[in-house]
Amino acid sequence: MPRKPIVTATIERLEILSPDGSVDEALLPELSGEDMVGLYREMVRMRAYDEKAVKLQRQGRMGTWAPLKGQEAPQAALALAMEPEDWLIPAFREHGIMLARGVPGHVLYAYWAGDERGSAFPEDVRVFPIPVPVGSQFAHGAGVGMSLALRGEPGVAVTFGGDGATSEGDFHEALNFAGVFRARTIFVIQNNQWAISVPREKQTAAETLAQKAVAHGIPGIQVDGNDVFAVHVAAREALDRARSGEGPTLIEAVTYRLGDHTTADDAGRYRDPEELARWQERDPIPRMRRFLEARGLWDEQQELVLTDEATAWVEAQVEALEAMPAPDPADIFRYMYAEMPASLREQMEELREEVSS
Ligand SMILES: Cc1ncc(C[n+]2csc(CCOP(=O)(O)OP(=O)(O)O)c2C)c(N)n1
Ligand SMILES: [Mg+2]
Repeated sequence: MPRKPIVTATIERLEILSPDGSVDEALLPELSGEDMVGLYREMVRMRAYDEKAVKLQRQGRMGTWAPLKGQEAPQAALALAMEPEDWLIPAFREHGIMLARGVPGHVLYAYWAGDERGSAFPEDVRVFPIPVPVGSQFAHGAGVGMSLALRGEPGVAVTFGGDGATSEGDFHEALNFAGVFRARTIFVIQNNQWAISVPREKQTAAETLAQKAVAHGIPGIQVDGNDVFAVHVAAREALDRARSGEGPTLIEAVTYRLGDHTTADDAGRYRDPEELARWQERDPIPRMRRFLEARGLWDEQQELVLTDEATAWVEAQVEALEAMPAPDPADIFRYMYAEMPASLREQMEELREEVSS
């Protein structure tokens, strides 16, 4: 018998908004002008919040920070596409969508300032705490998607991760479970080209990260991750599919980390400045502004007002952060378990005694 192909997989790439602000009209999602402006406003707010955090760290007012600069589009697009009932299971660079989903700005700053209270989100905020192990959140995402169905509750689990995280076993285990159980889960990979100092080419021999879905029997798509419309279209399709019981989707958003890995890193030591310059030209924010201006939806005056608003909002988050009373040292034992195990309780009492003596 001759050999014959039994699996042929196609991975599509979606682009709608070009760096010069022009769009493919046929592919443009049906969004109101207000929603389009809302996407832009959200991205500008994210950047202001992010840039301020880096400054605070440089001034010794923040412990550390993982800059999201350049990766605003996938976060704004998913935030708009998600419903209030949906859950966000972030990695550690999703500050933007965490804010958009209701995590208070000063609380998220507190996390990065090394304060345990930074993981205590308001009860009605459907956002998981920040995981530090790379890739562990994917299994939580698959589990949340499965459990929503088991409990007969509405909602979809949206989990984020990086290009590097797709090399972790956890990623594949999560996709496997999600595929088998048709979990109501969306996996969003922010392929920002780098995992600290490891470039995308050295990360995996796979041509795209989206195709990693194929082995697990779930659909995968690659989108221009600096194009907020392309991410939005892919997100809506994936959310609709999950909501109607058709199972999970993997979205690879191709973007770029314009900043350092964290404030403890200096990307200038391993990155070519020309590469950075090329990606700066593809920045998601100016291209959206060009689009809105060309449509008559935005002008210089609105830009000035927005800049002032974003700055004032960020300053208010800093003030709220710095007005927080000093933390209780026992906080380091809290927030992990609903009911604290006896061993932790013992350690907490021990610390209390030491602090008071
Ligand atoms: C299991 C594990 N291995 C290594 C690390 C150290 N580490 C932190 S972030 C990171 C790179 C992650 O890269 P990627 O998944 O592309 O996400 P990005 O930082 O680019 O957003 C590494 C290796 C860790 N936190 N956890
Ligand atoms: Mg990365």
